[in-house]
Amino acid sequence: MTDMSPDERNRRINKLKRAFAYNLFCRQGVTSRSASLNDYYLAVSYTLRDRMQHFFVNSVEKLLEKDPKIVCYLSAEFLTGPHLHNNLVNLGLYEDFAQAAAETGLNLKEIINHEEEPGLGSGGLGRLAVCYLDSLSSLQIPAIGYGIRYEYGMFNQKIVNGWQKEFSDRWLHQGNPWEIKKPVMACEVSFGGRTEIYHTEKGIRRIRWRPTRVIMGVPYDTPIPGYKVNTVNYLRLWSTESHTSFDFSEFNTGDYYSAVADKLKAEAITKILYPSDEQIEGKQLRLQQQFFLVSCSLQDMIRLHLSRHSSLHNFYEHFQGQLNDTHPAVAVPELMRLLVDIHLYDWDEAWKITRKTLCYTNHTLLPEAMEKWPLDLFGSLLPRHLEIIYELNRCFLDEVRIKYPGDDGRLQRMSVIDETGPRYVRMVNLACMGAKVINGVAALHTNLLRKHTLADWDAMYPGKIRNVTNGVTPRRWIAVSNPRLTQLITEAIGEKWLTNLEELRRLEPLADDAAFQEAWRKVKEENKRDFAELMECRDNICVDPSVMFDVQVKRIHEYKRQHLNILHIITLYSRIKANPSLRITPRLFVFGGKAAPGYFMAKRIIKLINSVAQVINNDPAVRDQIKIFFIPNYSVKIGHIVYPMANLSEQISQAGMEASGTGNMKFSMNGALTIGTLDGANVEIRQEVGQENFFLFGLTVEQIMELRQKGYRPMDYYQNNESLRAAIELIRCGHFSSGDRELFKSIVDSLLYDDRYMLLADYQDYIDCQDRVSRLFEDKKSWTRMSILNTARMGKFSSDRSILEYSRKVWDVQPCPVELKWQELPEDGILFHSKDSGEQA
Ligand code: 26Q
Repeated sequence: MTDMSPDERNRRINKLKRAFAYNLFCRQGVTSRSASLNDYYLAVSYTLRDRMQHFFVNSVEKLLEKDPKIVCYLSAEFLTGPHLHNNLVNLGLYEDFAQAAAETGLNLKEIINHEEEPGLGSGGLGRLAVCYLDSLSSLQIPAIGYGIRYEYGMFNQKIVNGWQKEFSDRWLHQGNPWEIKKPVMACEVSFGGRTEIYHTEKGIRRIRWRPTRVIMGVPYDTPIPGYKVNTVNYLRLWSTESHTSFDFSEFNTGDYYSAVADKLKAEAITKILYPSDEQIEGKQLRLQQQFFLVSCSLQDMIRLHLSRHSSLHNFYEHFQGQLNDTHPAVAVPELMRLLVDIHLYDWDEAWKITRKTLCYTNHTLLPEAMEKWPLDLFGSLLPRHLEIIYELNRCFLDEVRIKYPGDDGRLQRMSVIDETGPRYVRMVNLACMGAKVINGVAALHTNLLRKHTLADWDAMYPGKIRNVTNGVTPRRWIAVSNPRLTQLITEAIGEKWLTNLEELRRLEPLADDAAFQEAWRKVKEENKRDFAELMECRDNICVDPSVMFDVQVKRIHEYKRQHLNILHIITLYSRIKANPSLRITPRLFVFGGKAAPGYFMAKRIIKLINSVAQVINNDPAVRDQIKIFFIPNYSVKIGHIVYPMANLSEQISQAGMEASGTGNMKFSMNGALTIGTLDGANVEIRQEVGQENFFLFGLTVEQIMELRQKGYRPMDYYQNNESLRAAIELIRCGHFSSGDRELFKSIVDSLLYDDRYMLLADYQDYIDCQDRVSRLFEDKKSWTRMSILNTARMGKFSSDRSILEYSRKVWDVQPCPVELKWQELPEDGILFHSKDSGEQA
């Protein structure tokens, strides 16, 4: 904050208090006598948004004046998490608001806590998009996030009798103070129908799309303020509305009832987020969503460009589209269509522009997660786009043929159309063909893309596949979620680390300092106590905050191997049962995460975790040493509590399966030690923190490939390992299911007879490693030293570093600073410009 006289500060606080009251009265229509907590939350949020608008308008004006290149991040998911606290921190207004709230008789923390988060994403990919928006704004790089305003976000999870139950997420029902609807920016989006050939007056042959449906996309903008800078970018989310001025008679019978039906059909498109984190077979609505997002966003970008330039030939110099996975890959044919059919560019020029405009990030290696759409479905929804894809593919395969004569296998693999069985459009190939740069999200992942998944593309276009290791924003993941640690670090090394995370290195000399160690431990203990209180309050589970908090929070998936964690827990349980006087290092095991509603095994794994918890938590012989807690409804908001309290972070996916992981970074930044495999970004985390500060176990990618080649036989491990056999036997015989041997048969059978993710091969190494973890935890000094060094060496994993890399290696964009200093914010948050002079009135 600026140095400010007490008088001045008082005036600011009073202004804020008046603004709360004004918003309460004028926007909510209540007074303090009748206001609910939600009314207060909205009034406080509107007060902040009004102040943000000032920066926002400033940023937009700067864009108009300087005309820099703008990054457009296209993503089907944006998992923002709650806004209020984050915006207060980024704008440097937390203290002011806390004081103004207190003087109004309000508790700011309670108000912050009231916010329901928009769950417009299902996991890592959606959260990454928002960390990147935070960094883009903080680095003052002009950017727009383009996404979908799902009316129902990720489902809410309840655990009923140990099973996951899904409930709809009505995140908008209490009002959303952050978004502003922009009806004047609405776009039309078409679906279905057929194409026809026509000739222009000059006799040029062109194609016209005759769709059967046209709907409207209306944008809602949410400001994204950077950290203590004047740049405010925005997230533009599209919502469908039916076309009001449309002549229905042309396509329908023209009657009123079908018009109403059309309205409902249109609204259905942005109704709900698909909760799966994998490709789902042939869901037409999902493809409609993807096209809707892409078409609105590209039209918006073109409109913005043409408001400042007379032609689109230099479009790519001003707009950089980034495809967050293949979900928006239909941008390739859509940009071609807009350029060729609507703006009348010739094909080759349009292709040149398209390939310079779009870049593509891959987030997976799992073959079954690669997106593909049945050809018939695609063609019936987007007939013109299918034609364009055919033509692009034809030209492209000619190039492949010239470069690799006679190599039919290669042609078949690289074709956008999969013709090996029923025909599909392969979105990965479409994205690779249309992208300027393709990137992976961690060093290992990118290398595997180059060597295996995208090897043909790497051979054909050397250098096109690049690596940008993921990062997360330290503003949300340390400053907002862990204020105690933030204060301790800032007291030790100043506050620069929040914008230059490499500064954390300056903590290294303190790693052995007794007083600093003590303070470090205290922060963790207090965070753990907060969590323990929450557990007691919610579920009546008592935990001693001095035990090790061992945490695995992420989507539930077989490849992430939550059940390997469970096998370890059962092994500890068996040891105590076999030897009742045994004293182990006590732990609280915390799990959290959602299973895709249709993913049978993932749902069983949740049931297994809860069933084991039920038995262990109620067994007096072990519950003082082992406790298990499944946090229902894991979310960004719960992440704020979980990362700061963890001692141990479980990153135990099979090597080669997790593209990067980002939770691993959040834990480590907050001083947790990691037990993990050489997978995704773990490899780089270990490199940074030092191998002596990381608990490594498990097979490497190479060893896995070799083992698979030789023929992997899980039964061999089972038969040769007594404690493994005992653990699996306890599950099999119904020990955790009241004698029911059927309940977990599917899990046991999949482990014994298939074990695709090789849990049994990694079991013993994992157990041995966990034993080392336990021993080390007893040595407080060493543990604390390692914890401090983990935080100190996490500089690389700031999303600021990732965004700077994208800017240089992928986008070729520069910061565009907005000069007005953030401290100069007028007290009422509003700048008036007189029309002619542009001066502040
Ligand atoms: C696709 C088609 C139809 C329906 C749903 C989907 C779909 C939706 C979401 C497919 C995938 C996702 C999400 C993927 C995801 O979150 N991937 C994670 O991305 C992170 C950020 O790069 C990585 O850190 C994780 O390793 C990766 O799993």
